[in-house]
Amino acid sequence: MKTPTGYQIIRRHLRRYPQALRRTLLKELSLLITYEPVIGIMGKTGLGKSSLCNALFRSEVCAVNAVEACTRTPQRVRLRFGQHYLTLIDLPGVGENQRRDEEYRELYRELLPQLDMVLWVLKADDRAFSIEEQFYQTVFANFNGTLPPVIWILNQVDKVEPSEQWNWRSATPSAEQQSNIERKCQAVANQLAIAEGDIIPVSVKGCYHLAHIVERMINRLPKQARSPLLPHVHPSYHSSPIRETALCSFGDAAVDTLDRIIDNAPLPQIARQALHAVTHTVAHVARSVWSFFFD
Ligand SMILES: Nc1nc2c(ncn2[C@@H]2O[C@H](COP(=O)(O)OP(=O)(O)OP(=O)(O)O)[C@@H](O)[C@H]2O)c(=O)[nH]1
Ligand SMILES: [Mg+2]
Repeated sequence: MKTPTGYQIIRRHLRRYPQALRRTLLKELSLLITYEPVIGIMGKTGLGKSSLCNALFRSEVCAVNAVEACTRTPQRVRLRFGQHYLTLIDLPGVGENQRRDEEYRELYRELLPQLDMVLWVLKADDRAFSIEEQFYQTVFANFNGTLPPVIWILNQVDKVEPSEQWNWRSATPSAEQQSNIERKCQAVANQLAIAEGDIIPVSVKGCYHLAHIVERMINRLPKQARSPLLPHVHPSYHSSPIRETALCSFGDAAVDTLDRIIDNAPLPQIARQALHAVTHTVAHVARSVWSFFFD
């Protein structure tokens, strides 16, 4: 006997729902499964943005197309893994012409609502972060809307003094480097007026703390973007907690979707209540088919 596909299992589980509702639900679930996360990457040139993406993601780059914008063009890269897509946008502005702030504000007003998350890369051996501070304050802090979550990545911590003490084999800093890295994180947090815990010290070259970035991404992305990110991430970062978070979030997103569909359906109140009472079965279905789609 042929093994049923994920969609066949979903259909089987949903057979007790009214047909019209079932059809809408299947369509919405398939949208959740094929959701395409959009992640913006910020940071001055040469900090390791491309190296970071190559280290985190395994998918093939399937298209590069520039989107016309008012100042410099943000570069979009679309990654594909099986039926899953991920868009990375190399965001312009930081460390470029500061007199163009107004143009950038305009560009970001348009771009920020499209993003599920921003990875903002800093360099650990930079003396000051005034360029980042200025850009963050003028463009992000003043943004009139809901900001996507920002993950601050302090890269190249292998270069933190005394840099000759970095242990490449074990991929770890010395105790002295470690305390200097902590001091650096505090200084950056103070300057940018962000929480110190929001900064992840990493070394892409030294393969240090990259798993922390994946963990933070999965926990901070909007629920519907969590599982769809996972197939693009290098399998070495698929830890049990990360998979568990993605799986639960997929179930939650499915329930949110179902609740919305039920609320908008032309149903008598009593039917609506009855359906709301069994939405947890959809969470169960979503969880049971999760590995068909995301593993
Ligand atoms: N020592 C050290 N070097 C790094 C690290 N990460 C990246 N590099 C180096 O930094 C240089 C720039 O890296 P890229 O990934 O090209 O930087 P980028 O931010 O994409 O640069 P642009 O595309 O020009 O904006 C390369 O030579 C990398 O090998 C790190 O953690 N430690
Ligand atoms: Mg690059």
